[in-house]
Amino acid sequence: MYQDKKVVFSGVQPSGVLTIGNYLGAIKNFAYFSDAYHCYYCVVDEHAITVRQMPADLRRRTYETLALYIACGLDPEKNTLFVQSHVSAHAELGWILDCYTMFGELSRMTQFKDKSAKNADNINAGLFTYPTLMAADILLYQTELVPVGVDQKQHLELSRDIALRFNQVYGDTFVVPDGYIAKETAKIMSLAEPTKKMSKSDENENAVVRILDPRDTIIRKFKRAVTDSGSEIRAAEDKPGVTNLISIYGAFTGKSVPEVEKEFEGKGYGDFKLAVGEVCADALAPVQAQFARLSADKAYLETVMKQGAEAAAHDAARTMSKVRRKVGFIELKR
Ligand code: ATP
Ligand code: LTN
Repeated sequence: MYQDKKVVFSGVQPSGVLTIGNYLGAIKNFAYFSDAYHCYYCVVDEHAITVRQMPADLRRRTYETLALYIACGLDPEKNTLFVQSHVSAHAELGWILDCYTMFGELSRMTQFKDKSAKNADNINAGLFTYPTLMAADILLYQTELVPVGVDQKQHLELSRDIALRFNQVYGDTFVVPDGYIAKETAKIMSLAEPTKKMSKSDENENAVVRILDPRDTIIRKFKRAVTDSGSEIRAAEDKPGVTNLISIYGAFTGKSVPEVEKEFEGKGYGDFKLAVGEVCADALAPVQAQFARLSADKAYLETVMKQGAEAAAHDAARTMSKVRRKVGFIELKR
């Protein structure tokens, strides 16, 4: 743990090919913190198995997600990049925190309700206790700030409650974390159903733009994006499709909503959708080129994983030792 710097932690599940929702809502923001904070960015494979995964796919996507972290600008020399299952303290603290998390609290989690509805044949205990493992991820490193999309807000609040509860019983043990949710890109919506979050595990390919989609696919998907009645390019509550496209265009160009509205005044949906597709494809091109280089070098990715896991395990051990002592476990001297 670096006492001189505050800690940032975040994670992405290797549960599918990442979307521009994951990029704009989370990963793109991760690099902002690399200089001023000590950053841990984790590929949370243990979270991913709460939904059934094909083992070979999970392995491939774990490499892929790590390569995307680096391709999106996270330098492994400046950030601790690692895979969750390589640091056993996550599962270990997860169990301990399960015993300080209430059934009622977990029952209220909307992600659990949504995923239970989607996976009715596999409502497993891991899906239920998912937020406690997430709290363990965060609390292990004495994290101050957690950059995430708004869908994770409820989980973050639960992490804070668990930390406060534990601290109240045993005295100061965990830093109580805060979320960092970028306002404009907190929730990128599905292109097919703009009232729903864009999600990497969506089965409708037209609903999601993936970071690795080829240029013509990106442009085609935006062309097909569902828009609203009327023809004005204006952000409004009753225009969720256009509002979403304005957010995406703004995020890729750095322009504000009024600036985007002004730029497209008098233009039609067709022109606008093409422009969104083009700025998105342009912005992702360098990420894709870097990804292609990295994914061809598995040995390099494994070196990054190994170094990251060693550093993370070392830092996590300090919190674990404190927690074990506080709850009353016997620590044997080595
Ligand atoms: P899944 O479909 O498997 O549940 P997901 O696409 O929701 O996956 P996660 O791995 O759960 O992705 O999320 C990784 C990060 O990306 C989180 O910080 C999450 O808040 C953020 N994120 C995911 N989807 C969006 C979105 N549509 N808009 C903004 N941020 C998002
Ligand atoms: N639950 C998150 C992924 C995640 C995470 C974390 C995010 C797992 N552990 C710790 C931030 C901090 C999700 O996006 N579904």
